[in-house]
Order: sequence, then C-alpha cells, then structure tokens
Amino acid sequence: MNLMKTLTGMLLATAAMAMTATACELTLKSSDTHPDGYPTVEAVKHMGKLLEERTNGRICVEVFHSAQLGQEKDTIEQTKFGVIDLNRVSMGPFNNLVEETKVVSLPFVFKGVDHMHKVMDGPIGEEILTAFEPHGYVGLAFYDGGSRSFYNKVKPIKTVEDMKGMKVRVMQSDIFVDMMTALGANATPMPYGEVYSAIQTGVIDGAENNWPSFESSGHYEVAGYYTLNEHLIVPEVLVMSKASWDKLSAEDQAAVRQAAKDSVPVMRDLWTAREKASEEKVRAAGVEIITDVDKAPFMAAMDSVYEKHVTSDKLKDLVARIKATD
Ligand code: GTR
Repeated sequence: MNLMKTLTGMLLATAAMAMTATACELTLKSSDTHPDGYPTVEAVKHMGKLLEERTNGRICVEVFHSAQLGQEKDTIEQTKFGVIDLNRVSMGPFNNLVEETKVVSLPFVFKGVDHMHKVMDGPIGEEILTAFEPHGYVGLAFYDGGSRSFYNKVKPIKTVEDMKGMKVRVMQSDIFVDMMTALGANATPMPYGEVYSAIQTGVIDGAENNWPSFESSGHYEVAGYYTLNEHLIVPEVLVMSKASWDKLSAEDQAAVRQAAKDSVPVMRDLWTAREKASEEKVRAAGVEIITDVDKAPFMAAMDSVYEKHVTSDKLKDLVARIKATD
C-alpha cells in the first residue's frame, strides 16, 4: 500500500514537472478575420509552433480566427495598445495609419504576384516593415493576398462602363474609395464581416476580393458574377504590438521575428493550394466567371488615384522603385 502511494506520488510529481517544463510562460494572442483552416490562420499557427519549439515551450501563440477579436480596423487599434499581441491583416486598413503601406495598395502597382514577391522580399519590403514601428507596431512578415477582382449580384461586368453606378464595398482605405470613384462606381467602405448580408439585402451590389476570400466568406453564394480584372494585389502583413514586443528580451524578439519569416514559405504553399481549391468550389457552384476583360481601360482610369495619393517624395520614390524592380 505504502509502495503504491509512493509510486503514485512519484508519478504525480513527474507529471507536474513535465507540465511546468512545457507550460507556456507567455501566450501571444493573435487575431485573424479568416476562418480556421484559411492559409493566413494556418501560417500564424505554424509560426507559433516554431516559436514554441525554439523557446522550449516558453512562448506560445494562440490564434483567434473568424474575427473573434473584432473586425480588422478595430483589432489594429487594440494591437497598438497591446490588448492583442499579434495581428494578421491586409495592408489596406493600415493605409491611413502607415503611409508607406499605400504604395503596395495602389491599383495595378504590381505586374503580377511574382513581381509582388520580389518587391516584398527585397529592400522595399524591409523598408515597409520598418515603417510600422513609429506607429506602435513591429512589422514581422508579409503574406500573400492574391489578386483581387470584382464580384456582384447584378450583371457580368466586362468594361469600365459596366461599373457605372454600381454600389461596391471596399476595404476601409481612401485609396480604394477613390479607385471606385475613378471607375464611376459608388464606393462603400465597410468591415469585411458585414459584406455578406449587405450584398444579400441589396445595400450593396458587390465587392472585390481574391478567390479564397470570395469563397470562404460565402460571398459567392450571393454574388453570382466574378470578373477577373485583377485590379489589386495587396500583400498582407503580420504585425506585433510594439507594447508587447518591448516586454520581450532581445533574444526572444529575434526568435519571434525568425519564426514569422519562416512561416512565409509555408503560407505561400498553402495559398497556392487554396486558390485552386476555392476557384474549383466557386465554379462548381455555378458562378459566372468573366475572363474576357480588357484591363487597359481599368488601368488608365487609375491616374487620378496615383495623383491624389502618391504626393510626397518618399512615396514617389517608392513607387518608382517598385516599378523598376524586375
Ligand atoms: C481579404 C484579406 C483580409 C481582409 C479582407 C477584406 O482578402 O485577407 O485581411 O482585408 O480581404 O476585404 O476586408
């Protein structure tokens, strides 16, 4: 009996020790608007796994997906104050806060996804990551956001003229509002989470996004026309709250940065696969996909957007360097 007691006691003590050894001293709270399984969500989970391994279980990441912590614009504010530690968002909602993010949110600024990768993986990308810091964020890594195209519930859009008078939701950034106005449409800035019912009830006619978001949000169920005009390639960003960052040792900061960087190739593979799967799902659902679009008139209409938003020497220089990257 005594032996049993001693053995049980020993086992319990070992279990408790094992638990202490693996228990996270710090759990970083991370926000994402997308559902579980979405490439960005999985990439941040992967980053967390790497970080946990590399800090011997001291630092962990918990991803709150599906906008559990709020819509992007609100979570960006909460991140500034350290209520949220990590945040994976589009660059769009950062435009009005960090002006350098505007240059990679301009319509048709990238020639394609490969061009975007080249720019974001190089010195311009580094400069943009650094630009977050004075605003209370630490830029950690860029993720893919594919090409964004228009979808709506009214008619197949084939030309710029077809955009006239259409009520289209955009992300909450002045660039996108001006982009729609330049195309003759009525822009409605609105949080992502409100778009489905806004299309369904006819508050708006449509919106614009990439294949995975069009599919995972269910917008394809209420907007039956998708025009592949690919007006935007907006990279996504993973930021950390500067307030949370400052609490870490230099060594742990380096570990966070490295784990974030190492999640990028994983994200890109997941993204490629998801784009294909989402396209298949949307096509199978019977959405009319308009591919015979002449992009030139859409591009030509963007001059006024560049004139209005690319005003400082800093932004002019960045845009010129993006265009010169090949
Ligand atoms: C998605 C992006 C989200 C969000 C959304 C939107 O493509 O991944 O971060 O910005 O678009 O349109 O609001």
